[in-house]
Amino acid sequence: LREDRLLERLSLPDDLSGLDEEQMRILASEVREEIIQTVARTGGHLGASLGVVELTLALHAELHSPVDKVVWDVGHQCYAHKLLTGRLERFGSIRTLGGLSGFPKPEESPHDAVGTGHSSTSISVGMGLAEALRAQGGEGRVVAVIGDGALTGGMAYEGLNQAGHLGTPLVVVLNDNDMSIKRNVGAMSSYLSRIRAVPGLYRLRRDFERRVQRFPGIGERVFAVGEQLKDGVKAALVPGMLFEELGFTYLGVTDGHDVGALRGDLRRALAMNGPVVLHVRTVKGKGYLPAELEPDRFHGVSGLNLGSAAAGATIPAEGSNSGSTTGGSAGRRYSAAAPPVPPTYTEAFGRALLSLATADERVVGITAAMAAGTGLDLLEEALPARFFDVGIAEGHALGFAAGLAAAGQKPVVALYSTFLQRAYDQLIHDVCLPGLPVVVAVDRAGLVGEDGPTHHGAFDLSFLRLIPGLSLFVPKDEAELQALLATALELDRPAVIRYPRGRGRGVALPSPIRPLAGPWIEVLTPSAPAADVLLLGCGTGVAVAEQAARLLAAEGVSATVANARRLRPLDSEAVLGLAEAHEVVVTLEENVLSAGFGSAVLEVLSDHGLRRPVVRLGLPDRFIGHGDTPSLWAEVGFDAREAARRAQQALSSIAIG
Ligand SMILES: Cc1ncc(C[n+]2csc(CCOP(=O)(O)OP(=O)(O)O)c2C)c(N)n1
Repeated sequence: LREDRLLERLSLPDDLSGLDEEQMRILASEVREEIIQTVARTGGHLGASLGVVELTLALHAELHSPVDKVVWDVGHQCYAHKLLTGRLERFGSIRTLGGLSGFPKPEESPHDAVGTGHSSTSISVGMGLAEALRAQGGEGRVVAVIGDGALTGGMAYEGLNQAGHLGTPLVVVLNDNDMSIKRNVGAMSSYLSRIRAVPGLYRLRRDFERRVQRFPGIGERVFAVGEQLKDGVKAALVPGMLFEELGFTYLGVTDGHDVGALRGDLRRALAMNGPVVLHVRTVKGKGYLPAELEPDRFHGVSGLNLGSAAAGATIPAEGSNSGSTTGGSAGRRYSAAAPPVPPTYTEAFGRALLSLATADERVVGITAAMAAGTGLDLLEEALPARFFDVGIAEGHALGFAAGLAAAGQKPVVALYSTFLQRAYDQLIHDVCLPGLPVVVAVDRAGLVGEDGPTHHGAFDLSFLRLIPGLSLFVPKDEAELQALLATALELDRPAVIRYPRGRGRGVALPSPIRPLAGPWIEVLTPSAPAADVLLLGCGTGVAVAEQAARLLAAEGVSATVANARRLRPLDSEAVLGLAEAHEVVVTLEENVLSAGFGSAVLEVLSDHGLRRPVVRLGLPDRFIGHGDTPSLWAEVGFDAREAARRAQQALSSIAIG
């Protein structure tokens, strides 16, 4: 801590309201320095947080948090907010095990009104807070801060729709930087660009309204002749007409790096005591030149090289597009020069899709604002006409894919496991019920590390396993992922392939890619004799099973390792045959145990009356925190040592029994 800085000297956030412009400027640069220095070490969401430094100062100067509440959409831009609300000393621990979260977290501070991580929720949640405060008749005002990227998500419109209708006292700050993770897409984005192109309009409109109202007789008439004329005048002059039509007052465009202007407009917006959209223009990555110049590379980084010749370059990420689970592409350039390492699952998928799409022109790729994060950027570059970015709209992505498939295309929708949760009904209702051949590639399945509980892909096996007609594939390595993608594309019904974050296992990648036809439970130990323990894994569980088998062998316990690469339909005969030949069955899955793969195996054994002790290894029945993935695996006991220990334990209880 440095006592020469305002950041240390002030009592924050309370002192903010009394600061003058110069002090605000100094504080903004201290906050930026702190963010850059810290993210350089810990990695994290750089661009978004740097872009809202002045906005955060203005918000906390005008509001009395935590009585007043700020709801940060996604929450990845909350670093300045954390620094200004009592977490300066712990800021260096952000995203590390036991440290601060990279997202708002009410358990961490009363200033974090709600916890977030997924996009487009702030208007709904902020609205709920505002209506509750209104009903309770107490103090407290609510501001939702939503990016133009997050405004591509349908839930945002559902919130606007209801808030406009109820006249909810809610200020929605639209933080418009023209960027999602990469450049924002869609008609709404174009609309916002048109508004931004004429920023003077807002002032013009205010002047006009004031002047017209001053003319005796005329002024009243203009506003009394009826909504039609008023609307006509507004339509010509009001840039945010769309929001006004929905019942919001539109203010903007405000310079998001001018604290004085922001404070003035926030004050006016709050005084309206109704639904207001305050449109703010910011620069993503502001104050760190490399991020300003290439904001898509600095959305999420795994670190920064500060001060060297490569100033601003990102430290090589663990995987070119896995530096952050939120999928900035930073790191990709480095990997070209780095020593050969296995591709990430994401890269293996992206390459396979490109190759399969090249061979079959019906294949198209769909992403929900995560082209680099899902590896679909390869398709976008090579075959742009076969690539769709639908915005942060996972539900729509699956509806869109259903339509494409119904008309004979072969859509592949690539989503992170955690974001697929948004599209569950569309998967069931629009894709699986009609049995349409849509392939969903589910990336980041399992624990994702530093982004924590909002981003872990902990539930997909459980919620997918029960959908009739869905084929569910889980590759054990990157070659199997490629083959299973080809398999899925050959099916004439819905299929999901789920795979983890991070690097593959370094296996050879056959070319051309050929579909896999089974067996769906692959026995990996040479001759699969009857043995003491059956280690039946899926996905990352297979590697854990292999290590556990070695540990058991060292203890004189024989084990068979098998790879369940299709979980649905599950080959129950194979499961039964293998289980029968062993004393103990151990299942391994990187998914919650509730209703997961192990449960599926138990169901098979129970349905067929086969009695075997079954040890299920996987994720526990709770939300798992953030931190480096190996530590998290150790914390939840998803590792070979634990598998071997539990297998031994089960064997000895049989012996005793
Ligand atoms: C439902 C959901 N899908 C995808 C993401 C991944 N994601 C995180 S931030 C982001 C872009 C957000 O853009 P914007 O709201 O404009 O904020 P900015 O980063 O530009 O400040 C995306 C797609 C997410 N958090 N939630």
